[in-house]
Amino acid sequence: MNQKTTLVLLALAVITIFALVCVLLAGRGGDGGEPGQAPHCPSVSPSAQPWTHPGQSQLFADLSREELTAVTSFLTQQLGPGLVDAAQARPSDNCIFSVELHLPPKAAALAHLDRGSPPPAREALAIIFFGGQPQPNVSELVVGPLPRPSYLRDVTVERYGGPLPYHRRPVLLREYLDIDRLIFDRELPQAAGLLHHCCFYQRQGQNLVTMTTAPRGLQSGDRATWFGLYYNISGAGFFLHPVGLELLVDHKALDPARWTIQKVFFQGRYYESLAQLEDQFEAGLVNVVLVPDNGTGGSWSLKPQGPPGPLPPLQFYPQGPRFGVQGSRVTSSLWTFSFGLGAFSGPRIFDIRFQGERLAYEISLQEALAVYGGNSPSALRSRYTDGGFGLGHFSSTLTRGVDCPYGATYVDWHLLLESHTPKTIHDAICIFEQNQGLPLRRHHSNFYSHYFGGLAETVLVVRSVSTMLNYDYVWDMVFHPNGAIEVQLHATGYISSAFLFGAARRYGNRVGEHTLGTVHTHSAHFKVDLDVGGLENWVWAEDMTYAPMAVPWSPEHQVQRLQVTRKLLETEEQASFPLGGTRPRYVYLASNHSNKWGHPRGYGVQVLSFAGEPLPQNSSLERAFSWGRTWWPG
Ligand SMILES: [Cu+2]
Repeated sequence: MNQKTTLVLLALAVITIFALVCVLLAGRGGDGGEPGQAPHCPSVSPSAQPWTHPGQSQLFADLSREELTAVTSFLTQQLGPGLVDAAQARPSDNCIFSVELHLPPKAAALAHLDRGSPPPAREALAIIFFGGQPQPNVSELVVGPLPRPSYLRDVTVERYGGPLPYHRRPVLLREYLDIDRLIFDRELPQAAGLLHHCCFYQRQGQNLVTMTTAPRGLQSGDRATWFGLYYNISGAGFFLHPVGLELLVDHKALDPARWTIQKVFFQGRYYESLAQLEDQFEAGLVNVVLVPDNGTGGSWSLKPQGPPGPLPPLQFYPQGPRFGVQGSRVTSSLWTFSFGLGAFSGPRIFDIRFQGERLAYEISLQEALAVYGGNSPSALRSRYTDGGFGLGHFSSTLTRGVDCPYGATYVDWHLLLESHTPKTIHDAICIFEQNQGLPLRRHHSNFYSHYFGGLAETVLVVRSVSTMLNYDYVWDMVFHPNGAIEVQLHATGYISSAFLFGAARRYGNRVGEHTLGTVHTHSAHFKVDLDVGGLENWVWAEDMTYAPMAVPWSPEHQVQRLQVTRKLLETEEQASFPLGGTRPRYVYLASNHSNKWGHPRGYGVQVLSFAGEPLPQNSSLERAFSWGRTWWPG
């Protein structure tokens, strides 16, 4: 045995011994985990710990798989045998669309957290599609108490002022599959000659895929969607390969056999049907652009274009992580908070405390909006409110070392959507601390005395990613060591695109031979419920202004003197500012406590964004996201 082998074996032995020590240490404690549960070694990348103290508050924890199952079983029992699994449900069926945590009322939650009252009942919110009722509708039911439900309460009327019309329901995966069947089996064969000519059409269009758009119509009550057709490029974004065919499918009827194609768009012109398009093509009346199918070798592919270079810099914890994750609660030396994911509304944090003092009750994403323009029907009226698709629903597994630092703590998330059985998105949320690479503060003195003082800035981050078809939103909640909390949105993934023709350049940029990257905006709506120094807060606006004055020691000269302006904003109207408009440089939420110099203790609100108004107010859709008109602290 040569020396090298010995060393390797020794190293292996040391690792084995270390692993054993970990197992022994983990197994020795009274609450060292249930039998069969893998022990956690601190030297390995940290992982979230399950709840260990039964008394610990889990008011804001998303539902576990067991709780989701208990709610579906209870609903199946209560709603009768007519309930169909949403994965198979037709529009005329009754099905459970979703189940998620029903957030506790704030007053009851605070009574528990701050005054030791018993915790409010843990409840679930279920959305049910009643397609099989004489008046098809969507209902919202609160189910509780968990983990063993015994009651349900219909909250639809209380929340929406009346029953929810059935046409407002989101499209189920099953409905998309049935629409695809209509397009590929019944409709496309009617234009086989043209499609063969332009787009390498194979039997039943196996080389093509459809892409949905929203909203689904021009007025309330419509359920008609423009679907674009794209080359089915496996392993790379098909979104960049439109063939120029778009179909308006009316899928409002409860019987899919009665769905129809209302309009056809092909490479710049509109037709009544695919049969009419084919007739005109055969008569030589259609100017067909042949769209090459470019395979997967393009620059838009995610495959590496060259050999990997040297490894990039990495983040690591020299002495292990400085924060802990127990269930949904994160604790560091400065911060404590609970985190979760709303199935529709996305990432959220609650009961956020800095050095033990609550700064905010809730900071949560509510909605993400993307508005497009273009000269093809699907592009020109696309307005996606992603909350309806589900910002939590479409969370994706985070990849270590790419989506989050390798050593981050990764947490699974459980959901029940469009199915009778819960699903788990592994590693859906990550928590990590990182060095910002900038000093939080520093000073180097060279005058009179010589000294240096400085502090590296490290931040604690909670991250999740929502993949909304072609684009990916990276959501960060960032906790700074000076008490600042930041929410950040980074958009990545693929752009959406349309077939390039005519005055396309007015609506975006050309990104391919026949592809227009369409003009669009992204806006996100956050709820920020700050409770600085208690529940009562006031909004102050501070700014700076110049006022002219005669120079006191030389009155014949004038000086523009800088001074502070302070204004209490007394109404919500006063405290709301149009997006993109002017606003005071400093707006802060003040408590009725003052610091020792008499200044109200407060928390500044800063909006760092160039998002303008999402839609003009005279648009018929604008009321759906009226949050985009103004922002207001409070
Ligand atoms: Cu974008």
